[in-house]
Amino acid sequence: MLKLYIGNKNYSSWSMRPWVLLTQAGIAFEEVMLRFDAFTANSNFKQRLGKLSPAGRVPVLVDSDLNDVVVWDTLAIAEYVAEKYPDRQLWPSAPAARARARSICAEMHSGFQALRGAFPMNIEASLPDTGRLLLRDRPAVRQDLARIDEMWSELLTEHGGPLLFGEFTIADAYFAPVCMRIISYGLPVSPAVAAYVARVKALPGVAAWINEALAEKDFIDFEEPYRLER
Ligand SMILES: N[C@@H](CCC(=O)N[C@@H](CS)C(=O)NCC(=O)O)C(=O)O
Repeated sequence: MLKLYIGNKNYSSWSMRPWVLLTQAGIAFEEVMLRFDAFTANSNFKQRLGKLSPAGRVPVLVDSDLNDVVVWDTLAIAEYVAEKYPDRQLWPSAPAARARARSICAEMHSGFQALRGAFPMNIEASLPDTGRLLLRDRPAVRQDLARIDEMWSELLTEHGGPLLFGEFTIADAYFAPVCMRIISYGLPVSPAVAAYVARVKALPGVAAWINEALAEKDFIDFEEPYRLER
């Protein structure tokens, strides 16, 4: 049985990826939510996580079928799940498409710092003015958004949609938090990309995460650079 440790659903973009992946693929798992009380060493979050993973970050996956093996870091979790459930075809089956999917997930994993820094995931918030101002003032953020638009447009054309590689894959789970940011900050994207964002939002696994994020009603001030309250 898989156990997935995650953070607050409204804010934790990294947690969202494996949760959506498992849920959308219909893979059973138990969820343990570690609230973001703080990221200091003595916080409840770090104390509980420290017993589990040396990296001290969520998400973390524990597999009791394999002697409670602990897997941390989103890309490692995605690969682990894909390997454990080959029948779910979580990566595209064609080698070239699979290589491309891995490349864009790795690109997301290590890149888009400007976009991520400017627009932290905040599913409940609606901050289009912040979106407009930061895009106006920060060329690196505009560049990241342009790269996303280009990447998704190419893949949607190449594979004919509805998702990046046709059917749902790890790549869509990987970019689901970017879709959330595009919505929350009202970021301008091309019509094909806007339609993809709407389709991702409507995926049952994503819709379930959004509903639970909205139900949290937990205002974490250090995750809120642009608001004093909800
Ligand atoms: N590279 C890691 C990043 C994980 C990460 O940064 N998680 C955040 C929550 S979304 C966290 O646990 N932050 C705690 C901290 O920064 O101390 C992954 O892919 O899982």
